[in-house]
Formats: sequence, structure tokens, C-alpha cells
Amino acid sequence: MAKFEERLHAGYGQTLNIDEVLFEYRTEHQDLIIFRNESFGRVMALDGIVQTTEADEFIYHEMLTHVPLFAHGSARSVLIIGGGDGGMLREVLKHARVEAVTQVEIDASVIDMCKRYLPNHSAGAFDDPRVELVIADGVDYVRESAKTFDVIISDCTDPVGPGEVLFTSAFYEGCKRCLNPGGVFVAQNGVAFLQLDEVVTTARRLGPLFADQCFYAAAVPTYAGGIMTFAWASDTAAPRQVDVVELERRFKVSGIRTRYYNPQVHAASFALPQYILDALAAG
Ligand code: AG3
Repeated sequence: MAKFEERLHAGYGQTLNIDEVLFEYRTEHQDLIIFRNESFGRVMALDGIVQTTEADEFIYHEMLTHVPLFAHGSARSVLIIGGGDGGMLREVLKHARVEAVTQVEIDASVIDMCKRYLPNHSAGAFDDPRVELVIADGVDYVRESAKTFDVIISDCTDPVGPGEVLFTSAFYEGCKRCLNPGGVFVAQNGVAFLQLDEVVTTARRLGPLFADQCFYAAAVPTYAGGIMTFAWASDTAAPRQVDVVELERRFKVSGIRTRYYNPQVHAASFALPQYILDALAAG
């Protein structure tokens, strides 16, 4: 049986059986493979790193959308950077208050191939009239955009290859420029136990730019190695401090159905283990 061996961490990695290769291609930017695995369904990897699977994508996509959106409470405009598989877009569009979503993805072939071979991720989201799709570099977009947003979601790869620029101060400055007052920026930030440097580096870069900066976390099985952290930044602590009672109210009013997210999970996800807090304090 063919195996997919992930190459991301030094001396440690997950291996997935490849039951069937559905698509494999060297795009203009990266190596893309979509294959089927018995436990996780369809799996998409870029440059040898698992990006998303049918079985556990809901955890990641719900946590990077519903946490900032329910915390904000009245977001109308959302910017997604990356997210070519469309899972993030699908979750954002569940919020009826959201009037406009701009998605900026560098690699058009990821979108095309995911629409075709991972159709349950986008589930038609790219056809929603609220969506504007821009094929461009995220850093350029946030530097030049005339539009501003209530929530910005960076659904990036790890800081190697094309995704590296999405962890730079230049990118974070652009996001700050594109964020409305009271807006929230969130970003995928790696699995903390194995990528602790990433947490520290992100805090060092985002911290000086925003009045409120922190991380929240969730365990996503195919991002092997323990909990994944998500970076959070805003010009105000208010959205982070919304209490569970108010989150319950907002969630109920929305009518949104989720499989991982709920207001209790939302509130609890901001509690970080001590080894992360210590690393941040040592900075
Ligand atoms: N992007 C995040 C993949 C990160 C995997 N990294 C890791 N295991 N440290 C996923 C794109 C899904 N829309």
C-alpha cells in the first residue's frame, strides 16, 4: 500500500495510507495531491504537508470562523487570506449578517482542484453572490486594498514555501490597515508543542501592532503533535472578553449548526497550557 509521509517536523511525522490518488499536480506555486484515506476520507496536501481532510476539517474551519465572528457580534465584511479549499468560506457564509466576503488566494489551481475533488469543503460557497474571489498574493492585497473588513482570517500554510510571507510583520501591518475599528484578525499558527517558536515569533510581531493580542487553541487530529494555536489580534480586548452568556445568545440567534464549535468551547479555547504561557513570557 502506498504511504503518504508528512515532512514537516524534524524527527517526527505522521504517515497516512493512500487508498487512491485522486489528483496529483505541480501547480505554479506548489505540489498538490488529493488522495483517499480510510480513516480521514479525502486528504489534500501541499508540498508534502497535510492541509485538510474530509473527516476533521470541521474543527479547524469552525474554530477560525465562528470564534472571531461570534466574538465580534456584528461583522458584515470578512477577508479570508488563503483557504483555497473553500472550507473557511463555507463556514463564514453561514453568518447571515455577513454581507461581503473577499477571499484572496495565491493559487487558482488549488481552488479549481478542490472544487472538483473536495467538493464538500466549499459546498457551493464560491457561487454565493456575497463572495469576491481575488487570485493574488495576500501580502500585496493587504498592503494595497482600499477595502476594510470587520474580521480577517489568515488560513495559511506553515511558514515554509509560499505561505512564509503570511507570517511577516509586513503582512500583519497590512492586516491592521485593512481592519475596521473593533475588528478581529485571526491566523493559523501551527501545533504549539512542535512549533513553539512560531507562537513566540508571531507574538513578537503582532504584539507591537495591536492593543490586544493573544492565542486560542484546538486539537485537530491531522495537524499531528497536539493542540494547534490560532493567533488573535484586535485594537480592543472587548471581542475576546465577551462572556459565555452573551455568546450563547448570539449563537442561538444565528441558528448556525456546528459540529465542534459551541460557546463553551469558544470561551475555553482561550485558556492556554502553562508551557505556552511560559514561552511567551520568556519571549
Ligand atoms: N492550513 C493549515 C495547515 C497547517 C498544517 N500545519 C501543521 N500541521 N502544523 C489548512 C488549510 C485548510 N483550509
